[in-house]
Amino acid sequence: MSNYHIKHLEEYFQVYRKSVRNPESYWEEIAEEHFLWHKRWDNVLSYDFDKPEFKWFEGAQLNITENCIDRHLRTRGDKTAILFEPNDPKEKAQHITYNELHKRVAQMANVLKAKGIKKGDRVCIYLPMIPELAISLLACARIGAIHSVVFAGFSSKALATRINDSSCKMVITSDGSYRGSKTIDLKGIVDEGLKSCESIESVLVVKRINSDIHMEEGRDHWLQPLLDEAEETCAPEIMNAEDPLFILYTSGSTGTPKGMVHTTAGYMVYTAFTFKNVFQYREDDIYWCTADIGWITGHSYIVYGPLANGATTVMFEGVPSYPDHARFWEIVEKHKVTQFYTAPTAIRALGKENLDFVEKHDLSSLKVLGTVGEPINEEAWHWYDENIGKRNCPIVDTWWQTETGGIMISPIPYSTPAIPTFATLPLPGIQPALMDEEGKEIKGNQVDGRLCIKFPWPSMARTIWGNHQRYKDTYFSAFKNMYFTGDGALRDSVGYYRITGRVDDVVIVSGHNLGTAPIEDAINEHPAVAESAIVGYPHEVKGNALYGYVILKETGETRNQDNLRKEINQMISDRIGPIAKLNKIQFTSGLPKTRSGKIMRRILRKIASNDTSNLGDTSTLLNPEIVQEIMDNVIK
Ligand code: 6R9
Repeated sequence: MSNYHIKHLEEYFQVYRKSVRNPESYWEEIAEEHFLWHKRWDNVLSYDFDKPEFKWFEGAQLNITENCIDRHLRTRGDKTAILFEPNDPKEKAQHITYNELHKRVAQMANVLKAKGIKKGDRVCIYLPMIPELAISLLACARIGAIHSVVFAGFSSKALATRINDSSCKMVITSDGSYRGSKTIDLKGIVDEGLKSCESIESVLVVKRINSDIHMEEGRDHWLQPLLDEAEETCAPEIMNAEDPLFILYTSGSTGTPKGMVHTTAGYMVYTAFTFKNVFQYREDDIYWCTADIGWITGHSYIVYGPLANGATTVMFEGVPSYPDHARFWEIVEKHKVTQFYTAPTAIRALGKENLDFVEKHDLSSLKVLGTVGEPINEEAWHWYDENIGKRNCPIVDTWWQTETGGIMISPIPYSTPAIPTFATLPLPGIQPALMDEEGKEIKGNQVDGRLCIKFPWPSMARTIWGNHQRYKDTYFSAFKNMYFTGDGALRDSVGYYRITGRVDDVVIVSGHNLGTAPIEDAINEHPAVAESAIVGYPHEVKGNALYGYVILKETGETRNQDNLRKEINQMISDRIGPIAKLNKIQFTSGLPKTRSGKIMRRILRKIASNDTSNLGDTSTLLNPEIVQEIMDNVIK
């Protein structure tokens, strides 16, 4: 895969024009040259925005793990595929070669088969960032099972909801996990969750922290003894291009999480292509993405994209602050990392620490820096550029989503001049459009609107598991013949895009998408709570933090407000996970409502953000007097 690099801006424009003039032939050429197919496609693309239905490389047959592993064995068998860096710096790093990965994936795949997992079955993976996590994804893909990774910071309730939504047959987990100086009882969380899951037939348990855990007779099995018995080869299941590869849940603005379904061929082609170009990946590079594989960034740019290119991909189990705030930079020096991809929230957190943590490490191996997950503010961008890149590494601010499967708008290093806070230009084949509220496309530059994509691309999610109508309603109904992203964006005078944030009720906290509705649902279950409204407000480190307005029931009981705040956050932790806890909770006697009973979140957002100069017209509210009360008692 050597000749699909884009090297100059001129070349970018040429390639881009070609890619949008004839997307089918553009992607066909890439698919033809760089991958292993058992059968060629009959048709590159067919689509219908009304149904909506999108099919890429229909008729083709392949297995993604042959593309990510087997075909590298001849030339790169002894090369490190996964470089595992444990939580504790005193524990040795593991270099898993392509040969070894091939064997371990086959053994794992054989264990899955022995436990009755077949093509099309759903397997839930709830693991910390240890090699078995990546191996589990690949083992599912090897036999055509659909993986559904649930981030191992989610609570037992959140885990159960996701298992039940796609009726998974198996869970792969571990006894526990390390997180800095703490351990987390993962198996305990799984046991609790499985009390309400009927579809689970077996649980495979990786031994990681050697804790004493409960093993349910007949259901739970230690993984290692099964692997020891398993055959070291496993023939790949031959998949159709549009067979589902995985489900990954993302928060919606209302109701239950959405199980985004990604399929095989298009996802493979697009993640491999974007990995190579956005990170300007070269054969001997050591690439490190700090995301968790529980999020799409980890799926596409720790596992599939890098391995499809035969790269060495670093997997880090720990946190940036343990044993101290130099941990990231120590790892960069230790493994001579060449591409480093992280989130603005991590950059902001580390930027607040003493510069000595950075300066005592040699970061000269770095070539390209990346960010993802939320808008990066100017200050953080410059800190990253000056102190980590030493003004010598292009920064790629990559905009994309769980739904898009791969990076959509991003600079290409050494060809697109970067400007802080701008994701810059669309990648080849991606056709963004800005739309006004009436549904008309806003042409020209120096404009802003709702960000849509007006032509299909290979790695778009194909449906929401079990709910195609919701897929249509959420993404294809706001604007005709367009995919609606849920983000707002502006296009500057040269055509660069800057993402301005969500236009719906999703708040991005430390790079994690959180729907406010499920958090409100969780709080409202507290016996003392009558009603609540959650909004995001700008936060120095997290980007956004959550602010809760809570109306208490009139029980006559006088309760200690600080205790109530703790109880409310504990409920959120239990039902969703600690990432969704509220930074500030204000008790109030009412919430501003429209006459149709809708909470006016716009006003609550402004008050929480200390931006009350222009609250807009409040006279149409049902209860305008409440606004002053809320302002008087705001928590600073
Ligand atoms: C990959 C990922 C998607 C939402 C997206 C947008 C925000 C992601 C961004 C960005 C500004 C960037 N987002 N990257 N905003 N600049 N470079 O994060 O997927 O977890 O589904 O989140 O994240 O709001 O709509 P996901």
